[in-house]
Amino acid sequence: MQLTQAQPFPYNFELKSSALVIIDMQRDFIEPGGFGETLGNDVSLLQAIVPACQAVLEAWRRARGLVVHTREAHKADLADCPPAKRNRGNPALRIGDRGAMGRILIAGEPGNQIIAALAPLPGEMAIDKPGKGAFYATGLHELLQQAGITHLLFMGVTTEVCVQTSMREANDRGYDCLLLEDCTESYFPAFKAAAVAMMRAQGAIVGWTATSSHLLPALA
Ligand code: C5J
Repeated sequence: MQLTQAQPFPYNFELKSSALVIIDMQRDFIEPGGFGETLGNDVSLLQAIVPACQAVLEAWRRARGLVVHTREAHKADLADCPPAKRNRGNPALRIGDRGAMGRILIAGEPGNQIIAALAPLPGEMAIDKPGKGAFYATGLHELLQQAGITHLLFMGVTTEVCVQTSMREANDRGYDCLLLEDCTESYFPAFKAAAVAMMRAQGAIVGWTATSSHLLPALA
């Protein structure tokens, strides 16, 4: 398949060696009362991309492509949450504290689940990650290698934090990465714009960008 309108130039991929990676579409980031809001962010900005993400996920599933979901999640005893992360900033609630949707950013808590509209199906990879990047301390690279994956198409939140970190990690591990622009969002629109621009700059130095309207016809 070729996405001819991808930037900065066409993106070629084969479905059998590609995965759709959906970064951290969790209640903790997207709904009131979670981690995102405790940091002072307007979470409604992120809700706007859900329909586009849903359309891509459904089309990808229909095409029988590999799906990877990630969750930013820590163990209940916080053994995998360095104090440097927990104490950063001046949030109303810190990671591990009890909020409106259970303990903030703790695996298994209601707020840590992926939103219902994008919930993983049985058999899809769902990776808990303690860092911003999807490859740090997760074993994801090994799982993708075993599945023969060489190309990763990214969606999710937030663009300049966990999505960009994961895409950079993937790029350094040799994957050809593409970011779906209308399927990613930031609490700061200017940061999203800058992240998208810098990833595809210098001849796709981190990867390609395209929109769901480019991808969906290719999957039909
Ligand atoms: C943040 C993320 N922003 N998933 N996490 O802390 O981007």
